[in-house]
Amino acid sequence: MHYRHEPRFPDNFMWGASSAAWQVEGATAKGGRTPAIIDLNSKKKKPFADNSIASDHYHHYKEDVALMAECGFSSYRFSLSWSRIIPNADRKVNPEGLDFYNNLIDELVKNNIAPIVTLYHYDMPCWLEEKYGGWLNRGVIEEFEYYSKVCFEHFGDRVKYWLSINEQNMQIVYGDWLGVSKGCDNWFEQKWQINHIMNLCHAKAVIACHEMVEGGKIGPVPGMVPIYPETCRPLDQIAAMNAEEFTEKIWNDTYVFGKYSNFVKNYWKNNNIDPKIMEGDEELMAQAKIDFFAVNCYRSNTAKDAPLDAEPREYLLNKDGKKGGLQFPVNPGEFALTANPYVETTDWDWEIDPGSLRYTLRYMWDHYQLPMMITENGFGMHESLGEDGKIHDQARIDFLRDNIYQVGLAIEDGCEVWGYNPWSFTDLLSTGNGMAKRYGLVYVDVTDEQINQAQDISELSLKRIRKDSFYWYSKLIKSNGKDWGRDD
Ligand code: BGP
Repeated sequence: MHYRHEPRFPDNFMWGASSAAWQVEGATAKGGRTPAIIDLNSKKKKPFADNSIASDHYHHYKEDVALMAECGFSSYRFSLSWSRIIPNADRKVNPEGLDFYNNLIDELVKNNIAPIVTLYHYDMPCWLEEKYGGWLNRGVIEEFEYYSKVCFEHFGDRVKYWLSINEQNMQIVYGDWLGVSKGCDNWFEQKWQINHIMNLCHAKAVIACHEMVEGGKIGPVPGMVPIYPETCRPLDQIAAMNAEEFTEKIWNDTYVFGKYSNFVKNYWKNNNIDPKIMEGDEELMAQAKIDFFAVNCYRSNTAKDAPLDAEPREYLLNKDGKKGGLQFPVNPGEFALTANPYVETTDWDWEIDPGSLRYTLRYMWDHYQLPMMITENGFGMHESLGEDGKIHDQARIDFLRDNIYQVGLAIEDGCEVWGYNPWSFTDLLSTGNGMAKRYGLVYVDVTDEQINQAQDISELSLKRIRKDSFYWYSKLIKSNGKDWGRDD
């Protein structure tokens, strides 16, 4: 549809931004927190900084919330660090961990900013891994349920929007990159066992949220990368559907319908994969009715047919921000991904495709008829302070403007969308490139090099500096999506 009018956003639309504990908090050894597997994983990514300091949000949270309020936020999406709340296998709840999150939540509420809280964003505690060997052990399910209940009990009076597991699909698709493959010796089969365990964790959290949080709503957070067929050749269309299944649809169908689809069941059968589903598991999954989808979406992919005799090729992400480093995968018999000549790409070879956000919202609405909120979308770039001490991030403004416009169009198309929370508010660590890949509306004055060299945190400035995109976003959201800041 083309419209003759500008898109309109609902009056109570939630405008904010997004983060995750391990990427923003720092203070990994403070306040009783114990290590998480992702800490160790992030240490392997030198020369990029690990997460011991990050944006030091742990010590700057008041200032950060004040900036959110100044910007005009009505929501903020962040995650809780499991090992800050439950630091050891004895399951004792850490009062200092609770204090930190209680203070943060109080500060948000005081400023009329609705907290949207993710229970799990890639940071399995090391104690859990030591006790059970990682995600592959069903013991994790009960621990996750216990942890979720602790969170609902302590924060559920003020937090009404809950997210279960961040990008479960991406954790399974990218395994090692996000640290979930620990303890596996046959990833091909075991990833489906881990996936099943994660589905049960998600289900337990959904059920507990509905039991414990008055008026609470909970949903999963799929990482959506919509897939276009390379051509109108019918085989390419089927390849695009296969890619969609293997990267996102299998997960979304399971969350909504509470059971595995014929597509994935046949795939397991044909490949002798035993996902280790036990009696009662699917009943539990069916009981867990989600209220909404939290949608992460940054880009799109393009797929083409890959015959059985095609040469297999691994998916290699661009890990340093030098254009051209990404390698598209070829999965014989399933699909191959390929470049899209119609879109530009970022320095990390991510497609710049605002329309993909509208496509995703339309796709999700058509398939599932559930409300959605955007919990990630954004533009990662190399950035450093200019001579004037400022950040003129016009490319990010263009990206956000074009993407938010598409959200508006999706709303005009009839999709129910509750809010938009781009990644990220302040600069924070990227999953693989530390501070070298920045997303924030607010610059954090620190580099990977400085973090790596500092003997003590007091040597670092960590000053918050509003970027041009902060001012632009502020105007847009204060006008509820009317002031696009265009020159015309
Ligand atoms: C999402 C993750 C976030 C975030 C973002 C950007 O998939 O949920 O944690 O990091 O991607 O990715 P990156 O940091 O790799 O640029």
